[in-house]
Amino acid sequence: MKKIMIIDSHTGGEPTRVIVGGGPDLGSGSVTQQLHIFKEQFDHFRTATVCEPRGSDVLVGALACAPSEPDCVAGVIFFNNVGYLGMCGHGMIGFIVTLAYQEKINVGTHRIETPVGIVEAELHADHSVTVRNVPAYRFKQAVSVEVPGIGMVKGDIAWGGNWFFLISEHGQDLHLAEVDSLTDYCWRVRLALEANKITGEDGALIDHIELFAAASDAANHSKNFVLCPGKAYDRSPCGTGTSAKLACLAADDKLAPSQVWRQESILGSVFEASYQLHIASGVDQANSATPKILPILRGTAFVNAEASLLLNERDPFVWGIR
Ligand code: PYC
Repeated sequence: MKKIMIIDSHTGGEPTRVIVGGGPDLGSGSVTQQLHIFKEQFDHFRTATVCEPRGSDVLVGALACAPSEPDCVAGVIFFNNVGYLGMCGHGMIGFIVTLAYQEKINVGTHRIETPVGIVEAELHADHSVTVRNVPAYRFKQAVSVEVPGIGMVKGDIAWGGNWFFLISEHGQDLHLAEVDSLTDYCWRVRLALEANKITGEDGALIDHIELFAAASDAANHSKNFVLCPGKAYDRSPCGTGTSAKLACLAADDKLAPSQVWRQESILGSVFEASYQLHIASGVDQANSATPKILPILRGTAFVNAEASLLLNERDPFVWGIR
């Protein structure tokens, strides 16, 4: 019987399951190299921990791994029911709160190595977390796509640690009771983008669709609905999605550096966000036509379970329902 030790938390309603023991040996390379080994040789650990019958489509997994960067306290690889995530904002907040629960970190700023770069996270005394995400940017503005069953849909393509298609004009009602029709709308858009070869930079798949509407609470600036790659919706305001939104607001001159943007999720949970301008290195600047920003997100997570997953080789679904 194999055992995998996990700690579960949720950030604004969106769950994160951190594998804290019993995970695969991914060697001592960079987190990007470790992700490659995880994908190629140990994908069954992903499906065993986040897919049914132990997990669900909503769950985001986080494998705690050794960092290769000497000034990082930890490395992390995020994944879900269908694959791997470059970065995950709600997951990073959950990961930091989990490290604090394990007494591995104290209040203060910590550097975490991810496959898409180093992320700085500050654990505050009230156990909220501020994440300074990887650079975000708008790749394309007002891209039109003909969506079967819907018609022409227009949106921006932006990177916030994952690729997003951001839509403000959609005619949808952003309320929990409408989750099925919101999911259907976003899934149709996602398939249409793929069918029309509309991608992120370098042909990258756009696997997150994000809708915006007026916030329910006057204290917030906007409400979103985010459909994740495995067709589950994000219960939190989505950290990488909020980062992509900040990049679009900055590109449109609608939000100044350090100005606060309160992004509400479909549940009503909130990330408080702002950005700073990204000062690109010479090479980066030469390769990039679009100015980048450094998104800053603050949210709260709560640890809600600590358990061992038991893997019995005689169980036909030992590695999850794939
Ligand atoms: O918070 O970045 C995020 C995220 C991505 C997918 C689910 N949550």
